[in-house]
Parts: sequence; C-alpha cells; structure tokens
Amino acid sequence: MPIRNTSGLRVVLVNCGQAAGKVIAGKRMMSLTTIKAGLHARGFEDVHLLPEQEGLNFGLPVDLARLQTELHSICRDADQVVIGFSTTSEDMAWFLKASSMVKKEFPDVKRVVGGPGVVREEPLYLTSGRRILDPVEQILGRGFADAAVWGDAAPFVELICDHAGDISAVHSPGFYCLDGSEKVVGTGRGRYPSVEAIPYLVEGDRVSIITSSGCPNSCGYCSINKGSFGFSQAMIVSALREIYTKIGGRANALLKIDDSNPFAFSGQNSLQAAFNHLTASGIEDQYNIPKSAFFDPTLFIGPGSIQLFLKLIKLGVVGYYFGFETTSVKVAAKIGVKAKRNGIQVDLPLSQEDIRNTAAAILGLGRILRDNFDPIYGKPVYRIKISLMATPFDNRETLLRACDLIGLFDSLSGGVLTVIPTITPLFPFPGTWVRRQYLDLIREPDSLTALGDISQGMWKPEIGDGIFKVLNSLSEHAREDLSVEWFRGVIEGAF
Ligand code: B12
Ligand code: SF4
Repeated sequence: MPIRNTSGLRVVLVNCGQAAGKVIAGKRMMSLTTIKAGLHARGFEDVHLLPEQEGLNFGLPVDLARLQTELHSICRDADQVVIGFSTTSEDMAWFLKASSMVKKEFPDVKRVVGGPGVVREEPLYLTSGRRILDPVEQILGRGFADAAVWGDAAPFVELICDHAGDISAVHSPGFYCLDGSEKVVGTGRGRYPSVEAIPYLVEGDRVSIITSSGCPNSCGYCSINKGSFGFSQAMIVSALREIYTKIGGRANALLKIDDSNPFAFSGQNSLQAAFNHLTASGIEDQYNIPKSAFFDPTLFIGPGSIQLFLKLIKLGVVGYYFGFETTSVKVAAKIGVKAKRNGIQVDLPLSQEDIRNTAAAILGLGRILRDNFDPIYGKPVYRIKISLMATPFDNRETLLRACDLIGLFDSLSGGVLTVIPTITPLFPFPGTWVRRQYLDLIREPDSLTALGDISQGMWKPEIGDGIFKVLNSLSEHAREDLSVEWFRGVIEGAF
C-alpha cells in the first residue's frame, strides 16, 4: 500500500562502485538493491537506480556528464528528489565529484551517502594532539551531503517512508546530519532494513547473494559491518530454491556466496543449516549448481579440515577465495589477524605453526581439487584465489617468504585448477583497529581521498625506507597482474 505524504517524492540511488577508475554498475549494486527492497517492503516504489539495474549492465561506465543527463530527466516531473550515494573508501573521490555536481546543478535535491566508506569513529588524535576527523564529520562538515548513514540502510528507509524526506525528523541510530551550529548529530549504526525476501543479483548465469554480515573473527584490519544482519534458515532456503530454479541447468551457472566468512564456526549458522536442508531434501543433487565463497583460511587448520574440504566439494564449491594475508606471526600480531584452531574461535594471535598448517591445508585442498577432475564430463573447473598483504611491519625476510609461498601456490595451477595468489598493501580503512593503532604512520589520515587513491600509497616514509619503497611499488601497480618474479625484484631492489 503506498505510504501517505510521499507522493511526489522520488528516490535516486547512485552507484559509486569503481574498477580501473571508471564507475561500474554492479560493484555496489547489492547495497542499492537492498535499499530498494527495503523501500518496496514499506510500499514505496518510486526508486531509480543509476546506472539502471536492468540486466545489470556490468562493465558500463558512468561519467558525471551521463549522471547529470539522467538526473535531469528523472527530476523533471518530481516534486522532491532524494539521492542516496553508495560508496566504499576507494570510491570516495568519485562520490565527492558527483555530489558536488549534484549540489551545483540540482540545488533542491537532498543528498544522503552510505556504504562501507561512510564510518563514524571514536575521536582519534595524532601524538601531536591534533584531532583527526572521521569520514562522516568530513563529508557533512565540508558540505558533500545533507545526511550520512553509518551501517545498514534502515534509517534511509525511515527518512523516505516515515518522514517524506525531512532530514531533521530522523533520529534513529546510524543517521547523521549537522545541527544548527554545524555540529554532527546522530548515534550508533543503522539496522538492516526489513525486506520481504533476501535480495540477490542476477548477472547472466551468475547469481550473487549475501545472507549475513559479520564474521566471528574480529581481525584488526577488517572493516566489515560486524554482526548487523543475518537471515533465517527458512528465508535462505526459499531464496536458494528460487535461484536454483532460475539458473539450475545453465552451462555457466554460478552461485556467488558473498557472506564474509560463510563457513566459519559460529553457534548458529543459518546458511550452513539451509544447505544441509537442501541436501537432505535432494534439491542440491537435482540442481548441483557450482558455488564460490570467501574463506578464512584458518578454518582448515586441524584434523577436521579434510572432512570440511570434502563437504565443500560435495556441495559444489568450485571457487575458493582465501584471505591468507601473511606468513609472519609477528606481522599477524601487529595487524590483529585472528584465528580458529580445529574449528574453534581463539582470541590468540596466529602461531608460526598455524601459518605452516594453513598453507599445507590450502595446498592439500588444491591437490584434492585437481584429483577430483572428472575425465568424462571434463567438469568442474576449480579456482583458488589467495590474498596476501604487504604491511609496514614486514621486512625483507618476511616478504621473501611470502614470495616463496606464492611460488608454491602458483605451482598448484594446472589442468582443471587455476590458482591466483595476489599481494596488496595493507589498507588502514576508517573504523578499523589498525587505523586507530597506527594513525601516526598513515599518510593524510584525515583526507577523504588519500586513502581511496590507492596508486599513491597509504603510509608515511617513517615506516622505513625499504618497506616504504615496496608498498609504494605495489600501490603504483595496484589492479595489475603481478608476477612473483617482479615482486621478488622489487624486494631485492628495496632493501
Ligand atoms: C562481495 C564483496 C565484493 C565483491 C563485489 C561484488 C558485487 N557485485 O557487489 C567484489 C569481490 C567485486 C569486491 C570488490 C571490492 N571490494 Co568488496 N566486499 C564484498 C563484501 C564481502 C560484501 C559486499 C556486499 O554485497 N554486502 C551486502 C550489502 C547489502 O551491504 P553493503 O554494501 O555494506 O550495504 C549496506 C550498508 O553499507 C548500507 N549502504 C550501502 N550503500 C548505501 C547508500 C546509502 C544512501 C545508504 C543510506 C546506505 C547504504 O546499507 C546497505 C544495506 O543495509 C564486503 C564485506 C561485507 N561483508 O560487507 C566487501 C567490502 C565492501 N569490499 C571492500 C573492498 C575494499 C573492496 C575492493 C576495493 C577491494 C580491492 N582492493 O579491489 C573492491 C572494490 C569494489 C567496489 N568498488 O565496490 C571493503 C570496503 C572497505 C571500505 N572501508 O571501503 C569491504 C567492507 C571488505 C573489507 N572487509 O574490507 N567486493
Ligand atoms: S576472517 Fe576475514 S572477514 Fe573475518 S574478521 Fe578476519 S578479515 Fe574480516
């Protein structure tokens, strides 16, 4: 049923997700689709997605001129327009440009921003005593938005459905704006909006779904919105049934499970319970859709790991993304990597033995996958992606050890298995423990754009000559395919 007082009000959701310097529809589309589903559940339908969701148009760049043209036609016959921008830290520069353009060209449009880059932090001070402003304070204080949402989008749904776009009327957690004296007002983080069914994205034969936010580990460098939502087993089963009937049987079908650590140990894991249910009722066997997921690699430490591998293979998991991060126990402690041992969450940092065992486990998984090849059907094709990080706390020895490990992983590739090890610099994202801990070592910690400009490096020269050179080389070549030989050369040249 349409909501009273909102007629004439129109919502435009703008996707700031980028790849290689261009805004790409799809990158932040799950956020926008979720907000749209939340508005829909409250009966509000006048929502435009930019770029349009139709077919998702993955790979379609959106420049400011096109945004302006589309906004002109959308705003033409609306009484009032509210724009919601979704941005990560890395997309911030584009958001700033887009919101400035909107302020200039469409002064009556209200601008709200949200997404993983929009974070409220406890007050941070450099050792010099200078206060560092958080992203919410900077965005609002510098006039880049009329309101900001930290966490999930329920306060935005309230703004539209309960307050007809009146920013000063929203007082629920997660909603921030300036008061009359230019002071940021608001508290806490937003809840996940109520939706009728779990939102999912269809991209050709591929479907992405996210069934929970959060992870029982609390790694110091991780910036996910921990524990803010999780769907029931029944809702997950119903969404998966719908997806299975939609793409089951297609040649390139893939179900992308985008939960941060979907197979992590936790008291109640509705996703795993849902898969058990679908397996027991024969639906898994009937459709047998390949899946990909993110994994905390320490899940696989200990005697139970082989059983877990076999369970995942049986479930049809063909894509494995591991955040391996570091081969050094000292670096792991410095950046707050947390681990599980034998499936049990521990608050202790990783031990060197854990790291060795984890590498052995992933190598073991690779070998099992290669042997699982079916010579008659020639399927499935497996892919393991392993992410390592270079941090200010690394040295020549730890980085060369990372190279050796990358070499070992590389050598697993072949036949039906592709292994892609990657190495990226540590990002001190707003809201993380790592940022609070090492604030003095971060280049321009209160610049909204410095962190997002990954090609410029994120750390100050004070971290030390050699490691500074290595991190800057990695930053300059961010988003390129890097070879282990190239990286070894950079390390040898830097120290
Ligand atoms: C899946 C995923 C990807 C996929 C994206 C696939 C796709 N088609 O969307 C891939 C692998 C491509 C990817 C790439 C990257 N990702 Co990513 N990704 C994720 C992951 C695991 C889930 C994202 C998701 O779909 N969440 C579900 C939606 C519903 O949640 P949401 O996006 O947070 O949106 C909610 C709120 O934020 C808020 N909200 C969002 N937008 C808006 C807008 C308004 C107006 C309002 C009011 C509210 C609001 O409401 C939403 C619903 O409640 C998250 C971790 C996590 N668990 O969130 C990391 C995460 C978002 N990614 C991250 C990063 C850094 C990246 C990369 C930059 C990595 C890299 N260096 O290449 C790229 C860049 C992508 C980009 N430009 O967006 C970081 C962002 C950190 C930060 N501070 O910015 C995260 C948090 C991971 C992490 N732990 O650090 N990613
Ligand atoms: S295991 Fe991954 S998702 Fe979980 S807290 Fe650590 S980095 Fe974040």
